[in-house]
Parts: sequence; structure tokens; C-alpha cells
Amino acid sequence: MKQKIYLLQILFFLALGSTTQLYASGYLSMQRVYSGDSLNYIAFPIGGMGAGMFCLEGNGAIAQLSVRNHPDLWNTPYAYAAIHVQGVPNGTKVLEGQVPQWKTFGVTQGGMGQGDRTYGLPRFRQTSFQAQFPFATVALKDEDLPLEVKIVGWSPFIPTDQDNSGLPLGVLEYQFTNTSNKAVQTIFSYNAKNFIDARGRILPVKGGFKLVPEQTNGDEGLAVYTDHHTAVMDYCWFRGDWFDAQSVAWNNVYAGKITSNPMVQGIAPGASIFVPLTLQPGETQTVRLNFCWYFPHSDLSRGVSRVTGAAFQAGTSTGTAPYQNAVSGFLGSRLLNSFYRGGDGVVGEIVSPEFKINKRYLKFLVGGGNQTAQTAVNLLVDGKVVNTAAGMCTETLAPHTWDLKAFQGKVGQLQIIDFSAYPWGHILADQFILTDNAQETLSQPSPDAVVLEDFEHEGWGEWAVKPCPKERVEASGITDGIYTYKPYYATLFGGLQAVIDYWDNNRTQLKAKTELFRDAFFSSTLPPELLEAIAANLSILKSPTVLRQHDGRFWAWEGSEDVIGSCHGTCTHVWNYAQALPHLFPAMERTARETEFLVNQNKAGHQTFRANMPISRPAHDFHAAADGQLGGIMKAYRDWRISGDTEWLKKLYPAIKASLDYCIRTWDPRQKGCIEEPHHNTYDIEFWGADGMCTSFYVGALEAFIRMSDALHRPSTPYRKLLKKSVELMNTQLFNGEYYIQKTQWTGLRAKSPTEVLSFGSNYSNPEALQLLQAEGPKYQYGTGCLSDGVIGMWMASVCGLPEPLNQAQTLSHLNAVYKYNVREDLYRHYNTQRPSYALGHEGGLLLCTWPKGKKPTLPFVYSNEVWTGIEYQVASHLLMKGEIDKGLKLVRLCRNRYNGISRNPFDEIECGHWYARALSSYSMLQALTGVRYDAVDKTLYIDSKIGDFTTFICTETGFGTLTMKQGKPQLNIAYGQIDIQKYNIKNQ
Ligand SMILES: [Ca+2]
Ligand SMILES: [Ca+2]
Repeated sequence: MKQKIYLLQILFFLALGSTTQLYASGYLSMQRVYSGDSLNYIAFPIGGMGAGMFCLEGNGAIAQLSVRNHPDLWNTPYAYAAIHVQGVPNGTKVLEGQVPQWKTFGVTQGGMGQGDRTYGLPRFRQTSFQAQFPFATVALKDEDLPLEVKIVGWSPFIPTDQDNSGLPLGVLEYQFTNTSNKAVQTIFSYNAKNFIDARGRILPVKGGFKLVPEQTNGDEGLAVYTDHHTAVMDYCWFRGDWFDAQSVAWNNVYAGKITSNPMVQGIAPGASIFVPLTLQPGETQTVRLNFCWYFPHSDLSRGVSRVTGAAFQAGTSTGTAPYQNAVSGFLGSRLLNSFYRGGDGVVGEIVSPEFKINKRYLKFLVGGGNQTAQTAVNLLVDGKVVNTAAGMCTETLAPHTWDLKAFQGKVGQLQIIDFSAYPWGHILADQFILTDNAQETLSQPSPDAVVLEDFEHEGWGEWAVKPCPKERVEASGITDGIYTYKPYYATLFGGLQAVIDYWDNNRTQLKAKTELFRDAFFSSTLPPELLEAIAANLSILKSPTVLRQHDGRFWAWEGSEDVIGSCHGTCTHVWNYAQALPHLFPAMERTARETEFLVNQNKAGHQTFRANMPISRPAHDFHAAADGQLGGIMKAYRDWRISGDTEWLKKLYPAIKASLDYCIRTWDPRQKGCIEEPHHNTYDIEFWGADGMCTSFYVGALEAFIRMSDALHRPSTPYRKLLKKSVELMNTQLFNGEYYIQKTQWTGLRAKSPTEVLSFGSNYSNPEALQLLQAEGPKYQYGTGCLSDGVIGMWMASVCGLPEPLNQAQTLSHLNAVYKYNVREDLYRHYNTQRPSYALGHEGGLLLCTWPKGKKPTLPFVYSNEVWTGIEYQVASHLLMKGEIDKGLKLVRLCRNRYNGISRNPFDEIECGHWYARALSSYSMLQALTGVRYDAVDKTLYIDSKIGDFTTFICTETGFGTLTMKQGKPQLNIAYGQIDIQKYNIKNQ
């Protein structure tokens, strides 16, 4: 009770002004309360994990409605709740605070007056906002009304219960308190256009209405309803022109006139719910608005291969086919293009007539996919493939020359195959020439050359089209007939009414369980900025960044663009950082491991670091990501220890071993103990030569693998030797005395020149790029730089419950160097030609990399001058683990002060998209500060406090609660489920 009074005082105090400077003066004693300008950008996600959401804004409006299986961040429904107080002048107001200034000017089409917005309706003068995830509270006050209003928005969030945390619904509870000394008569109303589909229908549901898209059976759509028994519904607003509908609707609300138009057969422009309320002096009443939705369809698919027909049926092509990027580099006016008529989905082969090999060279052009087993030009001699060539995953054909010396006098045949239905599952070819001159010009062959084929005719001439041999067809292996995203809730529920029924039957218990989580999490005594950073980023789990496909498997984007996710497929190197899901919903997280190891990995151990949608066998046509793949091995260890499920580990173990062996073979083929061959990573480029970042991942992965092998009694000796070497190499060769660096190297490796290695967006086709390569080596390295992620593998090891094998003093020295060189209190003098809006001007932040010792490359890795919140938390967390509390918390405050509501949304940290997954590294700070980690394999609770006594939230596979350390003694309070602790392991005791 005391706490509540204190809260009211704070609310009152904070109502006077904005709250930005609070952190400057030290710790807050509780969660931040936003008011004034700090309400500007607040948008708090309410919905279900993988089920869609809307945002509750700082002033109480809803926005960013994204319920149709994709982000839709500019989707602002024309909808408002209102209160009418009888007999009071100016007694009708929308239940929202003032409209943030930024919304009224400078937005898209902002010059047109925004007639499709509710901004012109009178609303409350004073507003404050406070969040305790997953609950948010908006408080409204106005001198015109004898009422205090609170809006509590929430949706179920119950760690370990992913189904009930993933329901397609959210709630707004409007609480009214009569502050006068006499009874007041009021009418609450909720008023909405059909914001789902203006051409759709509005149908009744109990206590409300549903907005139904055109051409559906009425059991899809979005329902808004109250369980107030006196509710009266208007199912059809005035049907007219201009602003007629919204004007008449408001007139009724304003006049306190309850209308009850019946449902109509055709299009209804909008609907209202009216709830009359009589409030005695001091009395509080609540109207609960439930928002439930059901949208089972989407057209989302990524990377999926589906054989749709036979290739080469339509003859030669004139160049670029429909849905194909521009094809170039062919000669004459036609070429062979297996994408033509059917796209990647068609498969087949085509063979030339036999020809006598009577010249030294075969020259030709080839483009398209790069998998020679699937899409290729082959030379057959005696029925055997003796030469093969493919594209480089570009639509530009490139010249090839084959030396035929060994086959002189024999009969040859060209075979062009397209056995792949995957993206880049096509081949381009043109201009096959036999010549004795290796320098022969393809465009103007000399008279001595023989043009075997130029594809300048429409048909294939004497070439023969054949079907693809069944066993060679490369496809995703989807067998359930579902080729696009269907949300998991649509598997659980048959329609919208089923969602509503479930919700009505379970709401009370789900709210109670959700409150158990909130109360356990926020009863923590850990620093408030740390709790704020963790809780605010749990919003990511409710955002459109997260999906869950029809069979329940987790799948996510990296972040959210305006109307589509940003970068698909639970990207291993980004989700490496994310530590909330494996602790809060461990069973769901494990499905991501299963996808990585059992679906996305081929026999060679190559992991495609982005999962298809729907999850299915991906193409293996690009580098694996070194950090992502090595991190996955540590994550497998982590998820095993969290679950205690050794059978699960056994199932994955062969693939884990294949993965590690692939990493060794690919990036450390000489087994020196470092990741040195060109290695793709989370900066979307390849590092050349050993570096601290990826080699520290290597160290951690080896450590994890050895421990898993030992537990399963499998041999691990070679890996132990490698680990020893690797640690030694990091400690001696990659440490410059102060921090870990990269030894950039591009010669003496197995990899060919940087000009010939596959790369994402890096090429040297222009002379200036080639010149730079000759002068400095490959673009996009960090060399002598101080990289914030420079020893991240050891952070990863710690959060996965592994020891850090590297020299501890050096690791601490690295972290202190990062703090010393890369932290900017103010970016006023910082330059950034990359992506500047994550942090700029007078904001502070942690730079990804700096070069305090000089030798900054002309073009270091492409994001080096940026600020990413996920890395700020990674470094903060690692600093906290090492006892550098002030530094760690300082970093957290620098970051969170950018997300103060004035200029950014506190519940949406960005980096290549909104609600960017990397920011879930924040969750690791719980463990960093307290060392609290439950190991379900040995049923031990580990504690290693850096801050003396504390109370913290703890979540395990089977339940959650709080752990209190009092005078060095642990006390566990289970709030939900159970936690079987047989042993405490308390550091320094
Ligand atoms: Ca194909
Ligand atoms: Ca041609």
C-alpha cells in the first residue's frame, strides 16, 4: 500500500514535465514514468508472440496495427474510445491525451489535413504513461471532467507457456474513478471504422462487433467487444459521403445519444459500442475492451523450393524474364535462360548434339546459380562429366575457357542442367566456341573458330530437352502442402469465434499468471535502468519481428521494416545475441536449434544461416556465417543445460559435430587454432585472417563441444588440442597488449583472391576497388581496431553457462579498452557515413569499432561507425560479469537515454529494423550481475553476485519466480510452475 501512495506522488511530480534527465542524476527508484514530450514516440506492443500486435501509444491511442502476419507500422486505425459525462460542459472527450506534434506535420501526405485521423476530436489535457511489461498504464486527467481515467493495456505473457503467450489478442481496460462528491452519469463508447477492410462487413459478436474482410466466411477478422452486460451496439454508421459517417458517429457520442442501428448486409462504414455507467462519489468502474483477431493466411515465403514444372520448354530467351533481375553479358539477341517461363521452380536438362573435339579450347559464357551439382554447364566425354561451370549467383554471364588438350579427337557433348527449384536455381549460358586461341574474342570469333552454339534462334535446333532425373531434383522437402506462412494460432483455433470463446473462458486465469510474471520480474532489487532495458526489449517478442509457423516452430526476422520483416530466417548470427527467449520460452528456442542443425545443415556440415519460410531444406549457395555457426554450438550447450534434456542433445550431437568439423575444415584447415580463411559474419561481410571476434567464438564452441562430448562419452581429444592452440593463439598473437585485434591476411590462405570469393555486396570489378585491394588488402576488415565485439565469444560462453577459457586479465583489458575508446558521451564530433540514425548528435552510445592505435582501413567493415543497442548490452553485460558495475550501467543508461520517448520509442530499439532481435542481449544482464543460472542437468542453482545481496527474477524450463540473496543466503520463491533445486553453487562461499 505504501508503495502505491509513493507511486501516486511520483506520478504527480512527473506530470509537471518530461523525464529525460532522470538518469543523469542517478538511479530511479522504480520504473520510468513518461509524460510531456517523452510521450511523443511511445508505442507499446500488445498482442501475441508470433500472432500479431497493435501498439498502445503514450497518449492512449492504438497504432501500428500489425495483425495480418506482417508489420504494418503506419497502419493507424480510425478508432477511438470516448467518455461522455452528462450535464457537464465540454463533458465529451476521446479517451486519449494530446496528439504528439510530429504526427501533424511532415508525415507522408501530411499536407492534406489527415481527414482519416481522429486527431481533431477533443481529448484529455494531462497524460502519463508507465509500463511494467507486458502491462502498460496510461493515466488521463482533465479539468473539464470529474473523473480520473486509467487505461491498462496488456496481453498474456507467461514464461514457459508459449501458446498462451502467443494468442492473437490484446486488452484495453478503461478504469474510471469519480473524483467529485456526487454521482455522475457517463457513457463510455468505442467507435471504429472498418479498419480491417473498408469494403468488408461488420458483424455482431457478443458485447461488440467484428470487422470482417471482404470475401471471407465471417469467421476471420478482428473483433472488439466488451463483457459489460449493458453494452448497446451500433452496427452501421451513417452511410453517406465525405466525412458523413465519422461526423454522425461523433455527433452521437458528443450528445450522449446511444444509437443501436442493426447489422446490414452490405458494407457498413463503422460501428460503435456504448456502455452507460453511473459512478458514485469515489467509485471506480472498469470497461474492458477485448481485441481478438484471426488471420490464418499470408503470402509470406522465403527461400522455399517447389518444383512447378519442366525447364527449357519455351525455347531460348531474349534476355530478362518476368520476375528476374536484369540479365546481361550475353551476346547477340538471345541466350539460354532456364528461368524463362517458370522461374526457379522448373527443372530439367538439355544436351547438345555430339561434336568432335578438334580444337584446343572451349570458350563460353555462363551465369545464374553457383551450385555446380544443380545448375551447371557440363562437358561430357564418353558419357562422363569432365568439366563443369556455373554462375556466381548473378544474372551477369561471365566468360569461361576450358582447355581440352586431354580430349583431342574424342567426341564431346554439352549438357546444361537445372536440377534446382531453389532461389538461384537457374542457369544462363551463351556463345559456345571451339578455338585454338585461348584469347579468342567471344563477341567476334575469328574465321578459324567454330561457333558450336549461339542460341540466336527461338527453338533449340538439334539440342534435346530432357526431364530432370527424379533423384537429382533439389527441393525443400515440404510434404504438408503448406508453402506460405500460416500462424500457429490458426492451427490451434478454427476461427475467430474459437479465439473469442477460449479467451472468455481463460482470461481470468491468464491475467493472474501474467501478473505473477510481472510481479516476480519487477520485485527485483537490481538497478532500474537494467530492468528497464530488459523489460522494454521483451516487447520484441510481441512485435512483428517474431513469427511462429503452423507447426509451432519458432521463426523470426531480424527486425521489422514498415510493412515487411527485415532479413529473414531466424538469422543465426543475429539471434546469437538474443538471450531472453532461451530462458523464458526454452522449448520454443530449442526448435530454432533443431532448425539450424537438422534442417539448415547439409551433409558437409554447412549451415545456411537463414531458415526458409516455411521451415524447409534451404539452398546451400552462400558462405556459412562463422559467428552464427560457432555460436550455435554454444547455444546447443546452453539449451541442453537449461532443459536438462540429454536425449535431445543426443539427437543433435552428430549434427553438432558435423557443424564444428565443417567450421574447422572451412576456416581453420591447417588447424592453427584460429578462424582465418575468409569468414562471413554478422557485419554482412567476410573477415580475412584471424580476428578476436570470430576466434573467441571458436574457443567457446570448442569448449562447449568438448563438454557435450564428455557428457555423452564421445571422444574429444583432437578438439582439446585445438582448444589449447586456440586459447594460446588468442592470448599471444591476437592480443596487442591492450585488446584483441584482427591479423588481416589475404595471401597464403587456401582461399583464392578476394576478387574471386563469393561475397555479399563486395566486389572489385572497378579499377579503384582493385587498387585499394592491392594497397590495403580486402575491404571491410578491422585490423588493428578496437572492436566492441572483439571478444564476444567469451560473453557468449558465459551466458551459455560455460567457463571462459581465455586469459581473464586480457579479456577484462579488452573490455576496458572498448569502454575507453568506443564509448561516446556525445556524438557531436563523431562522423558516420554509414547508417547514422541509431545514435547521433548530442546522443551518446558505443561505437562498433575505433582505431586508437591508427591504421584505420580506408573502408573498414561496413557498419563500423554505427551504434547498435544489442552490442551495447553485450559489452555492458560482459563488463558487469567482470565486476565493472559502473561502466556496465553507464553503457545501459547511454543507450536507454536515446530511447526516452522524446525522439525514439522506449519499447522499440532499432537496428536494421524496428524491434531488432539483437537487443535481446539485454536479458543476459540479469545473469551478469547476479551470476544466477539454473542448470537443469545437475539441478544446481549457480550464484555469483557482483552486488552483494539482491532479489532477482529467475526463469527455468519448468517455472519462474524470484531468488533473494540475504546476507549471502539464497531463498527461492517460486511464483509459477516448479524449480527443482538440489544444490546451490555460490561463488566465494
Ligand atoms: Ca530451376
Ligand atoms: Ca546469343
